[in-house]
Amino acid sequence: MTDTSFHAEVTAKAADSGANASAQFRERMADAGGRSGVVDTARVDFLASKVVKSLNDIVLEEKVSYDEYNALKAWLIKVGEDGEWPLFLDVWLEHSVEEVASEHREGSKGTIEGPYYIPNAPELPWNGTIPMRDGEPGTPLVFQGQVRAVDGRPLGGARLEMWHADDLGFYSQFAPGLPEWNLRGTWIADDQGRFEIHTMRPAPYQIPTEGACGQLISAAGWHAWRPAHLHFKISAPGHELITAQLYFPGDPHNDDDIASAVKPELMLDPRENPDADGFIADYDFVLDPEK
Ligand code: MBD
Ligand code: FE
Repeated sequence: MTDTSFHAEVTAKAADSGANASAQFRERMADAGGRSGVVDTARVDFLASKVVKSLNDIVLEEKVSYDEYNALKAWLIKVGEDGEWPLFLDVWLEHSVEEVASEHREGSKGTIEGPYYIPNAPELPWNGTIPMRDGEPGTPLVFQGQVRAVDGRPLGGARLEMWHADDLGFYSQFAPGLPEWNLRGTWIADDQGRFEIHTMRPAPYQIPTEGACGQLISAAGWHAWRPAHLHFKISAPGHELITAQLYFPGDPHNDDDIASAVKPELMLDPRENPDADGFIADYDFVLDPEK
């Protein structure tokens, strides 16, 4: 493959991911039967008034010009056209929503879901290999541990959903040309809550830079990087579901994740696998009882 065709492929994939993320989100809200995303009038009045006032305060305090106002208007239009509201919100706002939502929890820390989750990934046994291509690029990783309750009881049969990007930073179902469930799976823990997941170690990840979010990043002189990460949802009957991500020590972007989603508790400690190529990482998840 020449450099040009590689770049064209990368650009095409990135342009698709915004539209797909918007469509995916709409589908999941529809599946929730309108139970999710409905807020009562008094709360909308309170919050929307506060948002509008904050924006007006910024304009007055910072003496925002018509050029700046029009640049903002053009950019907001483009965010919608590029389908990048899920990306924008999940990168720059979701971390605070997650902080509020998990304040009361005593078990493992979680973090943001991000725009690229798909429910119902193929079910695998407790020690299954993630769906991947023949010759999937990357370094093999065995990710293993146990799911427990806050009182220490192992949660046999717990469900672990895991998804991550490939070595080039693409998520299946958001970039074309990847098998439907590539690097996405659902593991059912054994009767002791144990799991042993076989996958590839993810690479550092750049959010799509071709659309409105990329335009903002370059206009502001920011960077587009997230540290390499694995995404999870862990659940068991009678317990609160945890949405999490795990990270790797030494990644250059652990301290300046564009999505502000890294926490010290979410750091893995991988070691070389003595029996095979690649790494092993151990991590246990502790779930709170359902409220
Ligand atoms: C990602 O892969 C991601 O995890 C987040 C939070 C935002 C954009 C892309
Ligand atoms: Fe991600």
